[in-house]
Amino acid sequence: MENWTEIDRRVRLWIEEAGKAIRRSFKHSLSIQTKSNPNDLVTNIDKETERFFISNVRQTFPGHLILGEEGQGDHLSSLNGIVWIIDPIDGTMNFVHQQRHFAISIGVYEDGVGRLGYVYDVTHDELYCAERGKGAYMNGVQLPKLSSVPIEKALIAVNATWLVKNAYFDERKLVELATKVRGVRSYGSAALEMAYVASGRLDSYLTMRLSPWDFAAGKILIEEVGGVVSNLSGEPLDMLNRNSVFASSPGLHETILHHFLLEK
Ligand code: 2AM
Ligand code: CA
Repeated sequence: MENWTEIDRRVRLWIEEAGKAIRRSFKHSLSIQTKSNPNDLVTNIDKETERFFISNVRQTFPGHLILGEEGQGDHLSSLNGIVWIIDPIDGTMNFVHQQRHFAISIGVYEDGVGRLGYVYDVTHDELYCAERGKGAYMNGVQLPKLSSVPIEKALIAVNATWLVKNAYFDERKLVELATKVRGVRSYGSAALEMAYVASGRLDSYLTMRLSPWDFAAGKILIEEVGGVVSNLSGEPLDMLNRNSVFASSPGLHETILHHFLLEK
């Protein structure tokens, strides 16, 4: 039997410590490298933070497995057992250029089911967390269940660059949607944008291609308050591979999916 209370206690301590180290790093210059393309960045702080979490998890919970963005975790072909899905800094470009709008994202899954989710907005010291079946919280205050929002009053976030660039997505759908909603935002950190959906700061978030560490924690947060997370075709997310992501409050998810995303 896993002691989820103990796992939760440890993660919070580690997130607090990692957050402090990241804030201290603002005073020093970064070592920045590119990954898949010139806009896909990684810094020494992403790598150090991932190493910090991985060594703590391995030491404290030796039977657990780890999937991490910077590749220092395990190479997994299934989600059997307890799997930590870690993005040490989600929104690295924001971290580098703005020192804000980035987050530590950690999801703890058991046999593919999300049990604990954490998104920590390091600059604003805001911790969004959820435990399956026990609700979601922001800095200790319980987040209310999401209710249905009419599309005319919806504030949504999209990763516009990706939607427009993708050959398989008709950007006219995005134009139609943007015309219909109250407003469109783009913050550049998927984990944070999903935490915003969970807390009602946004009503929906749409993007073309994310990896499991970008959405693992956010999915748990959103589902815990009654929101819906799927790909842009309305199908469940594959937790081991890249997916498009459409996260939304209930009701609005159905409206946007059927009126704007699926072929009519
Ligand atoms: P990252 O900062 O951890 O890379 C940017 O809109 C969002 O998409 C961020 O959450 C970013 O996560 C994520 N993302 C995933 N893959 C990416 C890629 N190849 N290039 C840029 N952003 C990516
Ligand atoms: Ca990420």
